Amino acid sequence: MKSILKYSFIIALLSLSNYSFSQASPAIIENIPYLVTFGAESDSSWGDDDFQQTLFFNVPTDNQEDIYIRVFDPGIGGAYDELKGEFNTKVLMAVYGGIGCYTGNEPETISTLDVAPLGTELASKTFDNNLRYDDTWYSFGPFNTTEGELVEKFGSYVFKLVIKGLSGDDGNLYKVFMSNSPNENSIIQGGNIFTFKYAFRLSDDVLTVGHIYPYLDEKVTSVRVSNFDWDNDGLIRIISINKRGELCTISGDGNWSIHEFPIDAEERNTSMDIQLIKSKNRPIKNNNVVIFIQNQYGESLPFYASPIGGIPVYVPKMKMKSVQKKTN
Ligand SMILES: [Ca+2]
Ligand SMILES: [Ca+2]
Ligand SMILES: [Ca+2]
Repeated sequence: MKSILKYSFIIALLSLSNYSFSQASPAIIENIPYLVTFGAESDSSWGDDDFQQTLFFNVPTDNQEDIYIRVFDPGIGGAYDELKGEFNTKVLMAVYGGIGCYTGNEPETISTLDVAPLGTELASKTFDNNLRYDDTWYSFGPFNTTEGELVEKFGSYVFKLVIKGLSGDDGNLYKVFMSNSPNENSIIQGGNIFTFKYAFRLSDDVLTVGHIYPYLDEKVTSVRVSNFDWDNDGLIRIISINKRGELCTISGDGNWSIHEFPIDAEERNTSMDIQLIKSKNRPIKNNNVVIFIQNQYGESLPFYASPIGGIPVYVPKMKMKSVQKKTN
């Protein structure tokens, strides 16, 4: 029991220390270089199944600071972005708050992310190959905390950023940060970013392991991990308090692969670590992929930039030895 207490304490500390890194998507601890959204006329086999992405932002109810949602390299051209022919892609980015902003997507199914975004649009901008938005940050805001949607079960207000490829066939690579400043990345204390479906670029470095941290709530008895356009690039490995590295089936070029894993009672109310491990023998450059995870009801599980309860670590089950009493 002592070791379990010690373990819980370490997890709690990890959880606290991660808070300071939780305002970026991708987060530093995810080891993912960029998010990606392609134009609506793209071939999905380039790695984006639906040409849109939705991120949610938790802001504590007692936050007094202005909120800015900052996007790095929102333009499609110049550095970082994925070119096909010429850069001719337009991508809409819109921030939502108000009633329905989050709860309109409950129960959290993937299909609800595909319909017109609910809530109140607070700001929007369409980006193209204008070099003004290349290799630099663009800030949406300021927003007041109460412009988000109050979600009682989180004890927070929630904002939403919807990124939609309107036209063209190039890939927009970008990063997002929730800040209290329009000019720099400065964290909102206690904030966190989460999503239900992630479209992103894997690192080109075969030694870099990417991570996604879905949260397993108290009702999860199994999860279905869906991955798209993995291009048979290495392994997807599942770590949890009870899983030491179970392998997930992986997708090839432009198709989905789905793998179901049972979840034990001990794993509920913890996060899972989905490790994205590149092939060392057959290095694949510019690999864009999409991942989402559903529970046994088909509801999508949130991935938090800062894993709830800390980064999960496999804990071997202790073998209880029966102690025989000596008989003299
Ligand atoms: Ca193009
Ligand atoms: Ca870009
Ligand atoms: Ca791919």
